[in-house]
Amino acid sequence: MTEDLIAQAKAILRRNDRGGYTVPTHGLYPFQWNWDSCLSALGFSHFDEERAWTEIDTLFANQWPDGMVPHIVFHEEDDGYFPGPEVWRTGRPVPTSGITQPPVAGFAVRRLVERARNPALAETRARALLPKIHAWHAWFHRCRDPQGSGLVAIIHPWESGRDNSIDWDDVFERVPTEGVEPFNRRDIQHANPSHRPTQAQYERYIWLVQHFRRLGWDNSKLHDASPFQVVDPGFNAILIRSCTDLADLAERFGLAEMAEQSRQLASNGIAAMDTLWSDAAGQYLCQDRTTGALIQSPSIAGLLAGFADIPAPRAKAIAKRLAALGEQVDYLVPSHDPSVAAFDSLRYWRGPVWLIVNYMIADGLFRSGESVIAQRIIADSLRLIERSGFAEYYDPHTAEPCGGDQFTWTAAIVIELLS
Ligand code: 9WN
Repeated sequence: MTEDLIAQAKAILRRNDRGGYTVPTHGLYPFQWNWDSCLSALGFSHFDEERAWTEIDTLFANQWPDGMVPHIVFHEEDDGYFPGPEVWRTGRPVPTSGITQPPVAGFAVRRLVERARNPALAETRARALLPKIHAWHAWFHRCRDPQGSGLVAIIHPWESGRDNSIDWDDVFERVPTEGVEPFNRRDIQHANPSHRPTQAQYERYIWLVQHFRRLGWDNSKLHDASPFQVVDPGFNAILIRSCTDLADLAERFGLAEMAEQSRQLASNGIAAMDTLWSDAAGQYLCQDRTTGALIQSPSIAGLLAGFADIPAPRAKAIAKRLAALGEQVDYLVPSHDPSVAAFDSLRYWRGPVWLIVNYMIADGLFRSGESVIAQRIIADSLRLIERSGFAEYYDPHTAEPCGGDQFTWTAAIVIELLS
């Protein structure tokens, strides 16, 4: 069974391979996405190390001069996805979007180095990538934390990777829709519309893109100019973990200054994360940076926070919260608390289970010694695959496969878990 699943997963990676990068799935997403690529590299690393490094190299070859790594790289023309490069108009030599995504690269590179069967290859490739990843982390702190709070904000829901989370509903009311140019969504021609964001959400996504475009994609302006500024604990945990991993790698390769700076960013972040903790919710919450208030919305972001080295009592509380959620669903981890009225078991980030998030949550739990619940998450993840194949996401009650199929990062995580 295990060998069979690994073989199927490898075939998906090969099928979605476009040379130097993979597409998340055929049809729905025909370009390179940022965090998809870094997590997919983990899958490749078990059977083709060279190809794993290339996946991350190709992404970083499209880093912006200011340090940002864009969320999509449009390597080829394809009108199967909206919004394409003609909407973003960022003026990059290879067209890219103008926003970013969760910075998992530092974490992924460390994994690749640690497990390298070819250490010389790993050292060469890691040494070339480290300064680029460090520049991206510095960009985050400079452009997305201008007040120096220790935590960065996202300025568009697409940056979080959790596009239509219930977390954004209230803040999104602040984003207008006047002046949005007419558009033709392509996602609902590839996937079931009831599994996707709504039209009203898309209008706001596009309003933000047009707003940032008018500001010339100048990252010294975008943060303050955005009506959507949210501090997401999951996103910040990924950044903190990547800073820690980068610091360890920098030490290993004798890059003392980079190590020290990265260590400092991580420790500032860990200290500041506590401002997002809610005793009442028993987890971390998002913060609306415009008002300073915590967003009372118990989502997976506050559980993914354990991907960073948070204090042990916090990790224990998250484990408890996950155990309680485990009584409400057949498959952990639902992307939102099912007892909330807005929960929707089929609609994208408003309830379904995502394997990549499961993987990161479980990884954090193992690190903090919460292995019982971590093992349940892994077991549930593999049951989903056996039952419903390599989908984009799954109904946490029924295991119904949702969104795109033959999904690259889902396959990559299966290889990672079973190898
Ligand atoms: C917008 C590619 C991406 C993931 C995101 C996921 C989804 C895009 C979309 O697909 O977002 O970036 O058009 O729906 O939400 O996490 O990286 O798999």
